[in-house]
Amino acid sequence: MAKTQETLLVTGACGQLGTELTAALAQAYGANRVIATDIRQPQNAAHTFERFEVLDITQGNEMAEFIQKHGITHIYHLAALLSATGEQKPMLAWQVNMQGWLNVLEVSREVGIQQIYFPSSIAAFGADTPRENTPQTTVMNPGTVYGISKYAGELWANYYCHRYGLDVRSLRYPGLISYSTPPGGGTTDYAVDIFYKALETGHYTCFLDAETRLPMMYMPDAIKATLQLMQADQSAIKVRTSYNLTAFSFTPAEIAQAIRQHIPAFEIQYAPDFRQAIADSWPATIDDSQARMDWGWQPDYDLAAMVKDMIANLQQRNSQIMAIV
Ligand code: AKB
Repeated sequence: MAKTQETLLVTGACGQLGTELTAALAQAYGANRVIATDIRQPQNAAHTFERFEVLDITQGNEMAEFIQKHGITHIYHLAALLSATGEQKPMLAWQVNMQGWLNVLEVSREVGIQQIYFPSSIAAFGADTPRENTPQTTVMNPGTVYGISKYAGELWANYYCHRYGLDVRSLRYPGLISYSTPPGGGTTDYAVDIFYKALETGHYTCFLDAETRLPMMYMPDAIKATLQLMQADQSAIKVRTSYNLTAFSFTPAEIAQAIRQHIPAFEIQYAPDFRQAIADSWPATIDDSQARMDWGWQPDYDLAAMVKDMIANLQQRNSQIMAIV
């Protein structure tokens, strides 16, 4: 359990993962022990942070002052540009994803941060990687700027752990599906957008083709995995680059069919764009047996359970909005 002197910093707290991870950390460690930060002020009603500050992670000196001023002991470094945005703004993606991460690692070494979390992604793999049951250790060769920054970030995590003894831990998330805060700029975003369109219009035009299979996970499982990894005993953590992690894989056609179990008239069309090539370079299914073996990873949600819960929560939110209007 949390020690009272722990103070946690979350960067990128207003993002899809940050919103829910910050809430879970506040629940686990106490809301007054968690400082949520992002590049701009929160815009979404789901952001009910007890403590929030604007922080630009690309400014190393600013970050170092912030960490010292607030007596930060643990960092969850979530701020990053995702795959699709990264392809549109490659230099900005590199600056934010790589320089931001190096700033975190350097200040952590200097001030002796106790524990650091770094999210990696299936994007760290590339077209030369085996697509089915992708192993923990294999050919990487990522083809996107986002993927290159995540793979390089994993190697830096491993380096700072072995060279300086920093307790850095990481997961290679698959596509994350959630209803609190929409994702922004990713290739797996279609698997969230589809729910909004199914409920609003009964129709969705997908930017990936019908048979593109990708690994995915419902947000409660992603949060559970992250807390479980970070709370595991040091001796259990055998991988210091990043752990493979998955819950299930599906295609756009399969998730559409699962949505039809609840909304029978739902229709989907396909108009693949530049994101198709990104998806085609990623694994279809992931072997996460190392995470299961080392720290007991086990997901709770399959595709059907996730779809049911997503629709129930979005319908509930829509009826609350209607009641207010
Ligand atoms: C993206 O699509 O860019 C992200 C990811 C798989 O890391 N959701």
